[in-house]
Amino acid sequence: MGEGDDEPRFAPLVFHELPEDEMRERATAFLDLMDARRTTRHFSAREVPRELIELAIQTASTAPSGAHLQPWTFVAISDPVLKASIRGAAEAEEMRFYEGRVPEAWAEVLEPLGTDHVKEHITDAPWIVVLFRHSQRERPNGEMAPTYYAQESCGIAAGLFVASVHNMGLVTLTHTPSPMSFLRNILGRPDHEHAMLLMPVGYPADDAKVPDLQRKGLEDVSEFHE
Ligand code: IYR
Repeated sequence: MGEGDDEPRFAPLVFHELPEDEMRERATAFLDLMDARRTTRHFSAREVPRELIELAIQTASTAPSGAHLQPWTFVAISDPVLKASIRGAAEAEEMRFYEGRVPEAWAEVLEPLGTDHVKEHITDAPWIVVLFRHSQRERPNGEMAPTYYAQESCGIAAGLFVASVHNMGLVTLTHTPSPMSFLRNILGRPDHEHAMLLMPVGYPADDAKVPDLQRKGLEDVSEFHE
């Protein structure tokens, strides 16, 4: 396989087999770590170095993606003026949602979360990271072409981002202002990029609260056929 031909190029897989006991220990430790993660809406204004945000984005970007197109852009914002303008636009959308557009069945499941149109987390947190999903890519010849499974790919990337933030000892929130198209305009992203999640990242506020929730057990989220 020479330079410039169309053959797929492969490299050997780097794989280190572990003893089964160690697999179990590591899997249990990771479960314990992730089970201790909570989503909070209450952030401290304490600063977080940009490098930590970069590390979380790089971790997210290791996600598998359709045809390895990595159809995502993470826009990280610490600029207080920009955060304030995003908060203003998000609250205007949310006001319309909570004061009319929210269907009754949706309001029923939101009630235990105690959410409303006030989005303090957008200006309290030192960083907000907006995940944009690419519905198209630019081909080498300059034409636009589709991406594949971008929704799934970005969902996995977001999961890795959340895990990275938790693992480094900070907190985040997967906020979904709806509709989110205002973020493309404010952040000057192109038309084929679609805001998917707004994730404040930082330390929790000293008096941070979380909803009193339980996670479903294994038997409620799985089925095995052996
Ligand atoms: N986007 C609104 C409503 C909302 C929707 C879901 I689904 C949540 O889990 C939480 C909130 C808001 O952010 O308030």
